[in-house]
Amino acid sequence: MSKLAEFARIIDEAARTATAVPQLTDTQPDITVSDAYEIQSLSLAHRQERGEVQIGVKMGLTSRAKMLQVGVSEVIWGRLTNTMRLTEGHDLIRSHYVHPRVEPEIAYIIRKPLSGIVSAAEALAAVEAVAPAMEIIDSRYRNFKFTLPDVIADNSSSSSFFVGAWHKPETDVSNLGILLEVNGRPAQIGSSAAILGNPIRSLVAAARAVGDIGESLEPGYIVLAGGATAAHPLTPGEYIQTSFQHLGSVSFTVAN
Ligand code: OOG
Ligand code: MG
Repeated sequence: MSKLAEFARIIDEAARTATAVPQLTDTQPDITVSDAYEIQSLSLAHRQERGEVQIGVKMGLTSRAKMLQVGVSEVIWGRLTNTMRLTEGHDLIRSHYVHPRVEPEIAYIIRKPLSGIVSAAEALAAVEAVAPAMEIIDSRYRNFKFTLPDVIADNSSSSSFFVGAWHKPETDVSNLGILLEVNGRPAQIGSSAAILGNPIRSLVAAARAVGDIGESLEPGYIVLAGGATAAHPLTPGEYIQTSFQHLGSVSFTVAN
């Protein structure tokens, strides 16, 4: 087995069993960003062997608040599968994760293929609808600590997400107030403008990122634009609700 395939197996197993592992760069400091995307793709293949289907892409570290929280300041991306999507009304089961955190996001759903270098107008023309969302990120590395190649190899900490009500693609989401409450108390407050100045730029970046490796954002794909605030660590018993100006809210409860 090649080293990259071995790393993909380790990461996939860590995610599947919700068990923290050491950073891959501890033993292999020379993993490059492109090796890391290869590990990510090989580990997605293990999920696909178990019947999971890719349904989208998540962008990461598209806001300063997020970059500062994890100490990595490059935009990254990962893959979303059908089993990662959770339905509002269902509890989030804490024991299915290593150390989950939640963050407010904006979600796009794509209506025509998008790939490569595109303008914001072209990206918007490929959007079917836009929605408020929350992502649950869960690093498979101990203490949620990683370098850039580590986090990319770990599917950019993708683990689950909730999407709220879809709105028309022309809905202006460039600068909307966002409030994340935990048990009714404000925990994070921000604006969608924190996402690269306008979340549509995150979709432009997503098209470019997948285009770079010969892939495309496909019709029906969901694209998460990236956290607008720092992420909140989840504890059983918490009721999490994020309200988005003009878009409504998304909520869930954390169970054991
Ligand atoms: C990396 C994933 C970042 C976002 O929205 O910025 C991310 C992490 O914070 O673990 O999902
Ligand atoms: Mg995120």
